[in-house]
Amino acid sequence: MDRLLGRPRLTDEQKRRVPPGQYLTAKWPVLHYGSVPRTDLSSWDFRVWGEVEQPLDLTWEQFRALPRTTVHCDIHCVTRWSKLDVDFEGVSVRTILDLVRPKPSARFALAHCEQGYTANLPLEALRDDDVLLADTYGGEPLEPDHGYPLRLMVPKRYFWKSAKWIRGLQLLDHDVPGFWERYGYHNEGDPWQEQRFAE
Ligand SMILES: Nc1nc2c(c(=O)[nH]1)N[C@H]1C(S)=C(S)[C@@H](COP(=O)(O)O)O[C@H]1N2
Ligand SMILES: [Mo]
Repeated sequence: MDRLLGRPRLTDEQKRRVPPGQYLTAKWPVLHYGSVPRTDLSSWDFRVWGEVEQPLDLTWEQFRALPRTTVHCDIHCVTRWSKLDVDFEGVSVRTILDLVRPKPSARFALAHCEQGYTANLPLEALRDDDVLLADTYGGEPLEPDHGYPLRLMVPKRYFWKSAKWIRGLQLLDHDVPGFWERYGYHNEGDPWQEQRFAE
């Protein structure tokens, strides 16, 4: 044990995977602003609009019929907990981008969620092959607390970018700060560079 923090020391393998200033947790904490939305799948849709050739509006059935993939990753919250080896399943954001065909002017994206939560990312970051629209965790539908029915997963960024209860993506030719980014969180949020807060 680390006598100062009362936390188990990390193995060498864990040290390689836990970014600076983070500690490991086995539990999966729940963190969000506001309340947990109740979702009716019959009226749910997922929209992609903005700087795209072919805007998209999918029902739940249409979303579920898209090609699926799995992602095995680690998650890092800016409040300093990290959780290793999580398994999500869903639809790669790349699959969605192939459908909508971003215009050359599309350089940024804003994730839109229930109750007005947003998170911004460069479009390039969304093209990463570990970026997922996740509806399944450990083989089960997401818990309501964790984003049921759908959340964004962006493992290379702090977890606030992984927007829960996502309902759409807006592609933009300029950057628009999201919910936490407007309140002083870093615009990029790379945990390996400890990009927690704006200067
Ligand atoms: N819609 C929405 N998504 C959100 C948030 C939020 O307040 N609303 N909080 C973010 C933050 S700050 C974190 S740390 C993670 C927490 O996800 P979890 O509750 O599944 O651990 O969700 C992110 N996604
Ligand atoms: Mo967070």
